[in-house]
Amino acid sequence: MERTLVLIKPDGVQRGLVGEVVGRFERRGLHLVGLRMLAVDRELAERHYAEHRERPFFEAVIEFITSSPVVAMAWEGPNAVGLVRGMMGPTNPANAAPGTIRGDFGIDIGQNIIHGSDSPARAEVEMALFFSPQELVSWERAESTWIHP
Ligand code: 3AN
Repeated sequence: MERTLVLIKPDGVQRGLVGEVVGRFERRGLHLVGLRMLAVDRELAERHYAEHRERPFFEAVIEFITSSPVVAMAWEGPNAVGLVRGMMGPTNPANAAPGTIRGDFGIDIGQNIIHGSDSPARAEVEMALFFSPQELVSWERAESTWIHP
C-alpha cells in the first residue's frame, strides 16, 4: 500500500475543480487519508520545490503556488503514486491526453492544475511538508474489498 501527496494548485481551486479532481480519485478507488486547504507561504513553497531551485522557472512556480489557496490531499492505494501521476497526465497539459486531468482542463505548462508526488520517497517528504502525523487519518472504507484485495 502506498500514499501520495496531491495539491490542487491555485488555478484548480479558483476554477472550481476541487470536487472534480477529488471525485476522480474517489471513483478510481483511491482512499482519502488527508485533506486541508491552505495558503502556501514562500518558505513552504521553496521547500516543496527545492529540487527546482536552479531551474529558470523556479521563481514563476513559487509565485504561482503562493498566489491563492491550494487544497492538499493524501491519497492511499496500491501504486497510489503511479495511479495519480497517470490520472494527472504529463507536466505540460499541451501534451496531455484527453481523459487525464491536465488533458481535460489545461492548456499551459505554468497553470497545470495539480501536483502529485513523483515517487514514494518524495511522497513521504511532501506529505510531511503539508500534514502533521495527526492530520493523516487511517480509516476503513467499507467498499474497499470491492475495489482491490
Ligand atoms: P510535475 O508537476 O508534472 O511533477 P515538475 O515537478 O517537473 O512537474 O515541475 C514542477 C512544476 O513546475 C510543474 N507542475 C509546472 O507547473 C512547473 N514547470 C515545470 N516545467 C516548467 C517549464 N518548462 N516552464 C514553466 N513551468 C514549468
